[in-house]
Parts: sequence; structure tokens; C-alpha cells
Amino acid sequence: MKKEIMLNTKNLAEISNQLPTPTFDRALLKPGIVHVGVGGFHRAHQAYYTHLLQEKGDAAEWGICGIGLRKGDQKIHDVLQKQDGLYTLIVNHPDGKIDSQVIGSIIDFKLGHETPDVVIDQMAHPDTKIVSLTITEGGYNFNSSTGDFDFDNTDVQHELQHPNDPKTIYGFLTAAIKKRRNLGLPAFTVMSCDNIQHNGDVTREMLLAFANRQDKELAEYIEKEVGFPNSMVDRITPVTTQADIDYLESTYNVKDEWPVTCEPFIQWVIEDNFSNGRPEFEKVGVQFVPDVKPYEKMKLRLLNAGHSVLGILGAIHGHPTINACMEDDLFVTYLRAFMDEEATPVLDKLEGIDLTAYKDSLQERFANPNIKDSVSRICSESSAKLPKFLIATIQDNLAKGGSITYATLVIAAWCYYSDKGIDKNGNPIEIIDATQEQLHAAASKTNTDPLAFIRQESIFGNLINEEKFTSLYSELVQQIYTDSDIKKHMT
Ligand code: CS2
Repeated sequence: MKKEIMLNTKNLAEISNQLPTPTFDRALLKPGIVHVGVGGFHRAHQAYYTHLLQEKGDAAEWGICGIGLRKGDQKIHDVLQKQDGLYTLIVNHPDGKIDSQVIGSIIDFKLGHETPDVVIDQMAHPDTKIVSLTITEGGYNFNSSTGDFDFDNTDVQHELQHPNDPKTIYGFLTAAIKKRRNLGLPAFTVMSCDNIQHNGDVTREMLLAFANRQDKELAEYIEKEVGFPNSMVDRITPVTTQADIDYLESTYNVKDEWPVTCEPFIQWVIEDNFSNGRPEFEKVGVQFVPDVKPYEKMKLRLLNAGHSVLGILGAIHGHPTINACMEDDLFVTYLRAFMDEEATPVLDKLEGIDLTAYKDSLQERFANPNIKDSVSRICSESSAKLPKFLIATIQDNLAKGGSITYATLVIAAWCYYSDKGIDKNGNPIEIIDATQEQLHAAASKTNTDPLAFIRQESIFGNLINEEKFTSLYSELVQQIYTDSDIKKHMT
């Protein structure tokens, strides 16, 4: 067997015989973007768009320096360091075609949990113009039901006392913005790329709440000087598996320790609200719009909620992936009924968007047999996702007398899922949620108090006072506890 070629700068020329590799001079790139949270999604989306722009030339000031703030980021840091920031993006088409290419926009990686100064200095460097974020829905530290900043978080309390030892994104951003201001450098833009409605506004509000406690003058400066564009980001990016690594090795003889796989579809709609310049992303298909809110809401309430509907019901049924759910007609019918009868009626009007075509395209994307997006990824961190994706739709429908049946069954199923952690065949379900213990404790009281799960105010807000919801929920949750064959309840 031929010796495999490790993915790194030294071997790029050789690898370019097998795979498309960057044609621009990576040595000329400067880190204009500092990105926090270098997961698969960032690498399939923003880093890919940035790479495309660099391929067109003239974007050398927009290299990306990746940042990890958590211990868990050590692995991606080590891999990308070893590979000089290079990685392979594997695009899986529904017809079996696979496009792979090496992406070159990430040029550096720094970790903040042990050496916060290194990260603050990078953010405060004159080259830095944008700090972008994919820190997940849960990373924004707000109470899902009130929307208020959570000052009880012990890391936040620590960094309020010790501004030079930040722990959360807010401590890092304020320390870096302060440093730039003292150095007389212009403020960077803070660009959230997470699935949160009004993600820029939310980031701004949370950062201001934090900064106001720490340093009022700094808060005023942030209010005046920092841009927080809202954006809608989209590309389905499953968790990388060993099979993906093996695929590159067996097909191209290339050893990439952490490639990314994704679907062909990609979209980024963003407001043009940058404080210190921006890449000309419009040249590579990014849409700049005056107001992104209707797009965000459409995506979160249809795509992300649709994922959760399939994921939670699918997990209890024993479907391992989203595409397996889409091979099951009952799941397809259920998904469409949820989208048409509950999610669509409470969306805002969108000029020029054909919602029927959008929903059709979502069904096609979910059904892509080569994506194999695990239901465990979709259900992960549901406590941070569902308030915005699904519970908001229930609330809107309650306010206008609309249907809540499909979404309520999903909440009842989520209770059962959190309590039992097994599918209908008795196989364990992998549950990943920062509040897993709290979810489990609440759910496990269901037998004596059927409403126990939805009493969690931080997730469900005041839904417990909505009779129409509580009576339906109570009936459905008891039905599932009596017979966990979820398909019986989906008809
Ligand atoms: C998924 C998203 O886990 C989830 O919530 O719905 O990661 C989804 O795949 C992306 O938002 C697609 O753009």
C-alpha cells in the first residue's frame, strides 16, 4: 500500500494531484477575522465562503484565526495546528456524487481557556476587523423564557470580578474591545453566525448587559462603535465520522484527521452592518439585505424546528438519522403537516419567497441519503434550541387560536426521551444536553405529576398557564408513557 500523505502545507503540491487545493498564496493571508467556535458548521460555511473569496484574489486581509474558549476545543486546535489550518470539505450530493476539496482560509488557531491573554491580544490586534461566533444557541447565556442575561452563571461572576481572566465570550469581547480602545484602534464587528433569531441584536443586548455591570463607559463605547449584523446561516453539517476520514484515505490517499462533510446547499443572508470593513462576500453568493429577520424566522421555524420534530420523534422510534426518518412516510407526512398547519401560519410575510418551494426543498435536503445526519446531533442541546425553534411557534399559535397539536406531541415526546433515554426497542438513546440532569429530574416526575416537565419555566416560560396547551400536553404525554410506540400517536 502506498504511504498516505498527511494534509499540511508541505504536502499541498502533492495533494493537488488528487484533490482541489487552495490556489491562492496562503502565506500572504492576514487574520482579519477572529472566529470563536471552529466546529464543523463554521468550516462548512463561513470558512468555505472566505476560501471562495480568497480564490478570487484580493481577500488577503481576511484570513481566519480560529479560537477555542473551552477545554473541549483542544482537539480541533491540535489537529488544525498539525495540518497548518488545512482541512478537507466533503460535499455529499443526493445522487451519490461527492466533491472534496482542501480549504485554506483558516491560518491560525488559539486557545483561551489556559492563556486568555493570547486570545485577547489576537482580538485586539490591528489586523482584526471582525470577531465572528458560532458558539451554539446555549453559548449566549440568556434565559430562554425571559431573554435576560444570566448573571448567576459562575463564570460570568468570576469574570466580572476579574476582567483580566475572562471565561465566557462576554469577558473576552469586553477585554479585547477595551484594549483596542486604549490602543486607539477601531472597534471590530461582532458577527454572530448562530441559529438565534436576531442573532446580532441578541449578542449586542447580552454584551451590553454584561459590559454595563463591568464598566459603564465601555458599554457606552460598545453601543456607539460596535456593529452587530443579524444573519441567517444555513448548511446542514453532520458530525464527522471515522468513515469520512477513511474515505479520504482510501480514495485520495490523503490523511486528514478531521475533515468536514456537508450537503451541497449553502446560504448566508446578512445585514450590512460592519464597524470596521468587511470581505466582499457578495462576490461569492452571500446575500446582503437591509433586514434579515423574516429570513431568520423562516429558517429557524421551518428547517431547524423541522429537524427537531424529526429528531425527537425519530430518536424514540429508533431511526438513527434524519434521512432514515424521511424514508418513513408517516414521518414525512407529519413533518409537512407541522410545517403547513402550525409553523407557516405564524411566519412573517416574505416578499418574493415561495414558501411551498422552500418547504419542498427542505424535504429534499432532509432526505439526502448521503448526509446521514444523526438524530443525536439534532436532539443535542434541545433545551437551548426548542424555545426558539418550536415553543415560540406554540406560543404564537396560542395567541392567535391556531393549531398546536403537532408541536405539542414533540414536547411530550421530548419529556419521555429525557426521562427514559431509550427507544421503543429498548436501545439507549445518546442524550447530549448541558441541562440533561434538570431535564431528567423534571421528566421523571411525570407519572405523579403529568405537567412536571413543562413546569420548567426557563424553557417553557408561562406555557404552564395556558389551559389549551396543558390539557393537550397532559393527554399526549400520558399516551406516550402508556405506549411508547410513537408512530401510534403520530397518525
Ligand atoms: C440543526 C442545525 O441541530 C440543529 O439544530 O437543525 O444544526 C441545522 O442543521 C443547521 O442550522 C442547518 O443550517
